Amino acid sequence: MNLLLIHFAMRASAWSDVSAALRRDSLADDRPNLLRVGCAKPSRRKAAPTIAGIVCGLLLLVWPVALHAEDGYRLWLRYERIGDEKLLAAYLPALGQIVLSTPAGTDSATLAAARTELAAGLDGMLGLKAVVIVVAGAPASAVGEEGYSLQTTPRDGRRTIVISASRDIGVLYGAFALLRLIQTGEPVDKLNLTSVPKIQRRMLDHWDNLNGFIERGYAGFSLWQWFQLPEYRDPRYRDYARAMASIGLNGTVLTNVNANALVLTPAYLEKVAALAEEFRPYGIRVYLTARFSAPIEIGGLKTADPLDPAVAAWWRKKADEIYSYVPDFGGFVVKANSEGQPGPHEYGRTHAEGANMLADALEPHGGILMWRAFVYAADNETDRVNQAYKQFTVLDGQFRDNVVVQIKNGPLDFMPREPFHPLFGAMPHTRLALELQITQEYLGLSVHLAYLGPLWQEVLDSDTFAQGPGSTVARVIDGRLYERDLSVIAGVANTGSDRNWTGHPLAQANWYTFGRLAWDNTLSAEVVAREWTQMTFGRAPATVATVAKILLGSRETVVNYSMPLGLHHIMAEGHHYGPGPWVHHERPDWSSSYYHQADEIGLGANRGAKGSNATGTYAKELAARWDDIETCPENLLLWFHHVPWDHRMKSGRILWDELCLRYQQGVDEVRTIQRDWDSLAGKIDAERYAHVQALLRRQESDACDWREACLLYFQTFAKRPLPAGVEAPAHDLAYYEAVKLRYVPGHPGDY
Ligand code: GCV
Repeated sequence: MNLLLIHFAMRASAWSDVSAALRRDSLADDRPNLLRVGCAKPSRRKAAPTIAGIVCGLLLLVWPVALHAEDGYRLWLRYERIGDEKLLAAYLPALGQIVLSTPAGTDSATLAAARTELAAGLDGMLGLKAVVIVVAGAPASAVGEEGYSLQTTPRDGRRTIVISASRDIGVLYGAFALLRLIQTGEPVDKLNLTSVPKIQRRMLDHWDNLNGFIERGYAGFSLWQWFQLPEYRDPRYRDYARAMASIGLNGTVLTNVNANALVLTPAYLEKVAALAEEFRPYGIRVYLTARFSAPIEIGGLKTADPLDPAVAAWWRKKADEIYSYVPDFGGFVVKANSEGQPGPHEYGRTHAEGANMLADALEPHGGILMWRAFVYAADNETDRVNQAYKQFTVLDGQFRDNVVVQIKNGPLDFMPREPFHPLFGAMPHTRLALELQITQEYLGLSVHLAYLGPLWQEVLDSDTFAQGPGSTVARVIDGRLYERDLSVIAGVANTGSDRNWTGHPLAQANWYTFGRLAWDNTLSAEVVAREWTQMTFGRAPATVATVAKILLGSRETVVNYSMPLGLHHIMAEGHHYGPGPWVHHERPDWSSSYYHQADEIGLGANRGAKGSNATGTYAKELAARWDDIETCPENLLLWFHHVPWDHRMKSGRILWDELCLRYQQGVDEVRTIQRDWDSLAGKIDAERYAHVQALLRRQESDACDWREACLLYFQTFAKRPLPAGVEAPAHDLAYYEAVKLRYVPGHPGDY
């Protein structure tokens, strides 16, 4: 054992080959001890034995092996041994053998992945050498293309669990589901369930540049090592694919929507093909962002006019070429005529004309085109939150069948809270996709804890009233409302090269939850938060209750200390970390005052019928409710109304006092989270415990900064004292205005 450990210390190894790592189970458990006694972190390169490595190994000869730490690499797929004897006794007989049943009944790379996963998981959790066999079964029509069924049934005199599906990928999803049941302590002795994804294309959108930088990425650099591809394939690609498949995601957009046409050249397509090959066994298709001006930049054409036949021909040929490299290529995502990206407007053409031309190029290969509705312009007089509505509703019905208009959850830009985007209720003749942001651009990057499940659930459950009550965003985007045959959901990834994938250890929950909600948009954030916690920190009830409580309240906490009561876009300029209600930019729509509209009378944007009429972009039921300052929900009040400082709130307090106390409440809530987290000492591993604890300390201090900066600034308009219960600021306003952070991760301007 100790010799092995010495060997392991010397061998900075392919830790990321998870199946191998899980087979080395004892090593997996011991490895973090090496870190705890001061060894350098293992790199993925093969290293020669080092003195430090040997010393570490020798130290371990005398080091008690009781210590156990985690660096987060294994995500929610930890497969720790179940210590509960009663549970073990229940599981072992139920898992006599596992049958993988598909119509073909032959092994494939995908079924091999399922077998490897089951072997690793069952061995890890139960010490069971699973008997897994593949059989030809009747096509399981009720589970569709990707669903699965799990059944406990006797077979050949043994208790057996049958995982059946119409395609191999369904079996892989079923295998992950079975392992999840065991990880969460659910019984498996009477299984009889089916599960079918509600949305067809469940994608992670990476805003990764070809130079490795991730726009709005806070967990290191890109996972894609473009320079080393296609020859070298980092084993981490497989681990990424495993993680994706384990939560049911089936698409990855490799590149930033602020696109680089180079990725469409043969030199890069070879690399894209290598990634696609790594991901294919896990059911993940690759997609790319298409720069609209690519025909000029890499094609030598003089124009990118979508109605120019030479341009259309160029894209058709380009699509043919891409499919020759990647036969199952998913399609393109396009950001056009927004934030400086080229688009059809340059040629007097519409978004529909631009999108359709690209869609026609993809159509012969079955590809789809996701055209983003995140459009706004500096010289547009229309309120920014109404611009996409104005540009896109007139195009409803003009898009090809393989076009999906991809819409951010809110009409502005992934704020801590926004109303849902009005386009979800206003384009009945167009396929619409929901774009969520998993990376926390406006919610404290990967420094603050903000579990986004409740935010996403709030959006999915929002009623557009498009076809009467019950026309929720969830039903619009999964195709149920209009019986659509193509449905898409996308999440802007929070992954990166950090050892723990997401920077903040608890931000893994956001990746996990996005996948689970993409599969089943009716799941509650609470259920998913508990599930993730059990898989990530173990099933001890007190731990699960505490972590789930921390997670579930954390988004509202961020809202409270940063942008309460419907405030929005008052963050620092550029990097978007920390407060900046005073930010003044030559572009009004990049200035905070454009959004908060603070003056001596009050605070908040005037978006009712007598203002910019954003309320009028929603169904009449909502417009009426939101137009009236008395019936507008308080959590959106300052989004829709310019509210007098002495307006009486539901609490009986005036707006100014309420605002101050909300900021204070946010700070107090962070402190409660800190105390709750502290109560986990000794109950979870020391490494993640300490990491989160340190980040929470920073979050508390940042929350105080938010409160003080915003209240001092708004006080210059409100001219009222801070009410009792709000802590006195530590600094004056000038101090906060002078704070200039440099090299904030993910900020494209700072490199
Ligand atoms: C990728 C916001 C972000 C940009 C991002 C843009 C988008 O404006 O700050 O970094 O660009 O949204 O979604 O296209």
